[in-house]
Amino acid sequence: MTTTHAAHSAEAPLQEHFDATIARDQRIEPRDWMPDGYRGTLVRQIAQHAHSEIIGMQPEGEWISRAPSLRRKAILFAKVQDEAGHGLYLYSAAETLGADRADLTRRLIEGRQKYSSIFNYPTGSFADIGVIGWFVDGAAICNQVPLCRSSYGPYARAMVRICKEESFHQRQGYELLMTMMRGTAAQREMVQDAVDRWWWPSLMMFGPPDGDSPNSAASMAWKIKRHSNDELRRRFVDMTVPQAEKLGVTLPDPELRWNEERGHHDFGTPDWSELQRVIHGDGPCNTERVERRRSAHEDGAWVREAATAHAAKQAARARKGAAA
Ligand code: BYC
Repeated sequence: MTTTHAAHSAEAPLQEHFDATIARDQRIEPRDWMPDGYRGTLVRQIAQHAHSEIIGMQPEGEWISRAPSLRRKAILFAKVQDEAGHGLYLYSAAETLGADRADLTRRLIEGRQKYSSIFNYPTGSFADIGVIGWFVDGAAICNQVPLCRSSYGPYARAMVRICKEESFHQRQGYELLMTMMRGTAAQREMVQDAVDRWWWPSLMMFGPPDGDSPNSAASMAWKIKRHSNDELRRRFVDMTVPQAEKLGVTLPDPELRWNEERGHHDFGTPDWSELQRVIHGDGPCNTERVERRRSAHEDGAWVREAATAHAAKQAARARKGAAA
């Protein structure tokens, strides 16, 4: 008991300094003392975010070989490659908190850590590629632009570059859909069908409603999250409705309408039981996504072994050189 008390009183000035840094809207850096809860929450969120980027390569990656032109193939290639890069910056940010990347990957492939629900839905047509860019990257922008002001320095800085690339991703999706909408009736139908399938899952990306979001209170007090799940969801709807009108598609929500008094759109309630099912492994593609990630990781074992052996050889050579 005495030790705990001593430890607590030794931590009090550190806690005070941490609280004051957060209150002044300054950044916490890896060298700074931070409460265990803050560190744990960041590792949880950053790891889930990194896993989402890496798993998120799959639904679109499936279409690289089937893209209808060289231009579309090059765009999709670049986008999927960006997502790999985002995953890598984010794993690096998690490492600054003491997490081990190999351990995080293990947790993902053993189903012990989450990734975004949205990547557990199938991509049935090329219009899905456009809608993912428009909705999924649009939602990512709404969610991630405020994360550029997150209180943890390495996470906030990683977000700046990620958001720039997400803007390109969103634009390419919208431009693809515009092109399809100017095409044949069958192409317009493909776009509307993709919009119908992706709208509600995209709203679910923002997480459960505020009343059922156990992590929000602490994350917002620590200024990791700057806005609540519902607030960001509302922003996404307000941003997307005029874009849908311009495109000429109908968003599949009979309750969607402008509320003059509130200055925002009213909209229907997503099926929260579906979100819980998908988060907990029971979405249309959960098994397939994790299995594919596991086999890619296993197939890459020889690359990791070769890189480790090469690094050991280089280090031995450097030691020998230094000793000579
Ligand atoms: N899917 O208390 P809550 C991308 C979990 S990748 C799965 O509200 P929090 C892209 C939540 O983790 C975009 N799980 O949590 C990539 C928590 O579980 P635990 C990914 C979800 O953290 C490739 C529990 O439910 N974006 O853009 O305060 C191609 C309770 O939730 C989901 C990010 O990762 C979900 N939808 O808020 C294209 C952004 N929602 O950990 C595009 C960073 C909730 O307690 N993350 N859960 O077991 C965040 O902003 C926040 O973590 C969330 C959730 C808003 C997602």
